[in-house]
This record gives sequence, structure tokens and C-alpha cells, in this order.
Amino acid sequence: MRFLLKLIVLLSIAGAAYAQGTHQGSGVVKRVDTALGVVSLKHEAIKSLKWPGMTMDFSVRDPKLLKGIKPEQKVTFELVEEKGRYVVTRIQ
Ligand SMILES: [Cu+2]
Repeated sequence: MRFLLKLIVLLSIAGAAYAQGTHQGSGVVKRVDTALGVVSLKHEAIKSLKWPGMTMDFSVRDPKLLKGIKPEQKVTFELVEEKGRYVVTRIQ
């Protein structure tokens, strides 16, 4: 029972740390470059980053994430800070 409790505590700490570095956004795809793994997004304001809405390019962590993603498509996405820049880790 104590083991289970410790496990739950550890998992919640890990979950909180993970959520802290992750930002959710939504917007419209403007351009997709599957070869470079870059997507241009006209995104809405991202409150957790204090970003206003804008159009900008993002690198994706894995170019496979861009499979089936097309210009003018409405998407939600997830950003993670990596080496001082924001990388898309989920888009759909
Ligand atoms: Cu932006």
C-alpha cells in the first residue's frame, strides 16, 4: 500500500513537470514542409507563453507528425521548449 502511494506521488510530480513545459495551441496551417519538418501556423494567442496570435514557422520533433497535415487545415498542437526554441510535438 505504501509503495502504491509513493508511486502515485511520483507520477503526479512527473506529470506536473511535464505539463509545465508543454503548451497547447490552436490555429490554421499555412505551409507544410515535410522534407524540412517545418510547419507554418497562423496560431491564436497562447496564454501559457503570453504570446499573441501570429503566423510563424515551427520545427516539428518528428516530420512524421506532418503526415496528412495540409494548408488551411484547422489544427490543435502542442509545443515544448527545446534548446531555447519551441518545437511542435503534437499536431492534429
Ligand atoms: Cu507565434
